[in-house]
Amino acid sequence: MGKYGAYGDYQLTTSTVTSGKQSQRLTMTGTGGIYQDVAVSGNTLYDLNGRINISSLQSGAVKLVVNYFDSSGKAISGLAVTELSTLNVWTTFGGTIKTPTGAVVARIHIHMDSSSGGIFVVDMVNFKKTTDGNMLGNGDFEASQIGGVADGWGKYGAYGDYQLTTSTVTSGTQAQKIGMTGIGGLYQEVAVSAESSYTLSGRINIVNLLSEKVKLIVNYYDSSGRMISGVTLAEVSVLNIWTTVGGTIKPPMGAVSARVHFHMTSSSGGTFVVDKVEFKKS
Ligand SMILES: [Ca+2]
Repeated sequence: MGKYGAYGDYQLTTSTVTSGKQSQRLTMTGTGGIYQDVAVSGNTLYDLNGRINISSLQSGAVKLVVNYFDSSGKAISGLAVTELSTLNVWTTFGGTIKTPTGAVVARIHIHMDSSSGGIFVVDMVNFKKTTDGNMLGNGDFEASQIGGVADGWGKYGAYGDYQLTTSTVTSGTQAQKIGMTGIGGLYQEVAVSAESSYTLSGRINIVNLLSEKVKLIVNYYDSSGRMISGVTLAEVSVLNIWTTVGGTIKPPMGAVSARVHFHMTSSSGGTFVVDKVEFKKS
């Protein structure tokens, strides 16, 4: 659940914000939520994603739905992009969508589809013409931070010193630097479809490490927040060079989210930098 790997001040559940900007909290007594109309071009690819944290939901799901309208205001078609029901974890949802021919408006809905209602928080919603198809929020660490942790990412494990660095960077102008006194690092949870294929990549630069490795791990969770299985995609120990890590992953049956971890497994700690993390549908 949301407190996995966390203790004390590291509890993500003590906060309902995943970015420095305000988040939208919705307390529903039945089906409903929020929407926004965005002007679009027809037959064009867009990246749509955001982050969501559901704190209460007895039945149903929170859905991300896009409905398309033509220039006369008529509905053309609609698409359910993601649905989530896992409680108490920030999950990045969304994907790449292609607008139908003739569409001039996309109405983006984030709503709870539940007769009994519930409570959820939405943050970091982003809609842009596709540049890379990255499903992660702030995968390049170019946005802001909370307590040194890049927007969209969470702390994992032992006490650490987190900061955005501009001096050790391999993409853009910022990267995430993590100095740990023990096992731990950084993670982000992404909504996925079971049996679909995804490619995950990222870059690691280890400043110092007394023993063991920095690992890229993906753990899969079901809709009740239980971990199903995990895979270690990379183990890096080389110092002071950018190493690109990653691979193709296929979430197992029952998986609704993938938690991407960059962390060191050394109890003696160390310091490493992560940059340019991409999670894309294959
Ligand atoms: Ca960067």
